[in-house]
Amino acid sequence: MSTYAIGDIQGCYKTFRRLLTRCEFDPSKDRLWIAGDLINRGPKSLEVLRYVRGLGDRAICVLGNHEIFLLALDLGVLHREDTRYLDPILKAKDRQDLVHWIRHWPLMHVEKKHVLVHAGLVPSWTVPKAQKEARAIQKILRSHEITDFLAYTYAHQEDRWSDQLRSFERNALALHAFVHMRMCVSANQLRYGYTGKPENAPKGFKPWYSIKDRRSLSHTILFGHWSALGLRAFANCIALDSGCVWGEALSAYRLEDGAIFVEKSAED
Ligand SMILES: [Mn+2]
Repeated sequence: MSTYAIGDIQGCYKTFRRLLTRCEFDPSKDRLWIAGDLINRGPKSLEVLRYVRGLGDRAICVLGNHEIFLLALDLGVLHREDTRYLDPILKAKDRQDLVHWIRHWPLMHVEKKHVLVHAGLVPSWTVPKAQKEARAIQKILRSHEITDFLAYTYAHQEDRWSDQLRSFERNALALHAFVHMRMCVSANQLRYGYTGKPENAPKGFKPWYSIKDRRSLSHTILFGHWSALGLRAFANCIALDSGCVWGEALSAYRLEDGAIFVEKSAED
């Protein structure tokens, strides 16, 4: 049994299937860990979702910002003119089933010493603390509160974590961290907006994973979301988004032995 962690697929179905062939992925015994953003921007989001759903419990997906965006569109929280990459999902006969399934994805998955998450963990959080925050948000996403919560989330983008925060304010900040964060200036202070390479970042900005005294060093954190990083292995974390939807590549990291597989983007 092997476990392959894969970064942002973003509708790049053809490359995704080629990568699985390259890994010799066997759905009868292997597993996939997918770091969110399976959909949007690329050509075949619906096909990606249906294939992954068909793997049942062989595939573990965590929520990315593009899945949150889909949920907001589905519920009518957001209205956008250009949803061309998501329209096939929104018009699909199995839309309800797919959306219901996505609403039940976790924000993070922990197994032994590995954590899978879309963007990252607030540097001051321990892994158990992050799990607690994730569970609170997941409970809301699976309840009737989801509409009000997503509306709040899209209207507010606070960037300073504090344990004093309560209710939606707390949950929304935690959600932004799980699915959007790249840069911080301190263990509780996030900085949104910068998407480039950390080497070129404004003074004082640091990637969340290299903030001093980060409290999740107990685990290896596998994350996506940051295509400018490309595939990188740091001490205690692995960046998995190698920019497939931007014409670069899709990569897989095998948890058992650290083997890396890279498939060049094959999208039209
Ligand atoms: Mn993302």
